[in-house]
Order: sequence, then structure tokens, then C-alpha cells
Amino acid sequence: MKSDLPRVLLTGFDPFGGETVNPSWEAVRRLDQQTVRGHQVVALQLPTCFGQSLRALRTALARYTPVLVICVGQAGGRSRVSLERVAINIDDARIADNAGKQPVDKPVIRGAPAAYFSTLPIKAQLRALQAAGLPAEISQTAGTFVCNHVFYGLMHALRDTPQVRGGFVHIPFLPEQAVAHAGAPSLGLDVIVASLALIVDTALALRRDVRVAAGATH
Ligand code: PCA
Repeated sequence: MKSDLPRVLLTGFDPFGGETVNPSWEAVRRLDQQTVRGHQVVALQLPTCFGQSLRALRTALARYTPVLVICVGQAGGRSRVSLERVAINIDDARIADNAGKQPVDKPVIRGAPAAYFSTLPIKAQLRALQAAGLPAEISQTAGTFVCNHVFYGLMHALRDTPQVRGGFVHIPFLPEQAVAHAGAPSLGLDVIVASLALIVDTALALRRDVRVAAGATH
């Protein structure tokens, strides 16, 4: 499993909230062991559980010593691949996680900063996706459930190693999931996999982000 190539760690989650699949795991597992710009991709599934997910992520960071980490999660209801800008130090669960835990207004990490920014070149990634005809957006919130929890814990873990970049990407439902959610948008797995491959490629190609407006008024 280990090669001499520098590694990229991609994570996805197990199904939660009554779903039988999670597109984040379905997508990242398709990139497992692929080589992108001289880097080996390692895909890891995290449990959709507060605490446990972060422990699994920290173990993988120590085991694989990746140079780039992109965590991916399902955001049912979103229509585009969402490049997350910021992780916040709060757990506030609207539903129980897969272990039955439902923290309300608890810090992810006590005493740690209020927020961390993604260290991915999200604007360049947005541009690359748009140029390839793949629907994408910058998102100003990763929510307050397990995805934000993992994103925050990742950025906290990487805080003293700026050469290791990290961030989070939310993806829509797959079409087969959207069937059960009237009106919910979806993206096919091939589109999601192609988007993630381009997101990895762009991060490895660029050290610095580009400056293009992609903010929101609300
Ligand atoms: N999405 C959830 C957690 C796991 C996942 O895939 C979230 O957005 O928090």
C-alpha cells in the first residue's frame, strides 16, 4: 500500500441520516491508489460520528504523513461541488450522529481558535472546475455537524505544518438518493469523481491561490 511517492489523503464518510450510500465515500474510493502529479492518493472512510471521525483522521495523518489532505462529505440539498472556505470551532447537531451522539453548542476543541481557513487554493480550484464545465461554488459554511467537526479538527492538526495543506469539499446527493428527496438536486458519481480529481490536481499544481471574487452577500 505504501509507495515512495508523496501522498495525498482523501477522506469520505459512511452513510448517515437514513441514507444507504454516502457519495463522498463512493467518490473518494474511486481515486484510491491513483497517481496524480507524482503523488499517490490514499482514500479513507471516516465514521459519521463526532470524536471517532477525528481520531481516525489523526491516526491516518500519522500513518500516511500526507502532503495534502482533502476531506469530503455529503451536503444533501446543495446543487454544486462546494469548496469550503472556513471551519468553525462548534459542534451543534440537528440530528444524532451514527453513534447516537448529538452535541449542542460544544467546541470541537476546547480553548482552540474560533475558526480556521482552508489552506487549499479554493479560488483556483473553482476556476479550474468551471473551465472544465463542472458545477462548483465557494461555500462560506461547512455547517456545524460532523463535516465541520472533521474539517476543524483537520485544520487544527495541521496548524503548525503549513507545508501540509488541507481543506474540505461538500458534494450533492447522487441521483439515486435524490429520487427520495423531492426537488433535491444531484450530481452523477462520474461528475463528482472528475471534480475531486481536478481539485487534487489543481492543489498539487499551485502553491498560491488566485484572486477572483467568489463571495456571497448572504
Ligand atoms: N455529511 C455530514 C457528515 C457526514 C457527511 O457526509 C455533514 O455535512 O456534516
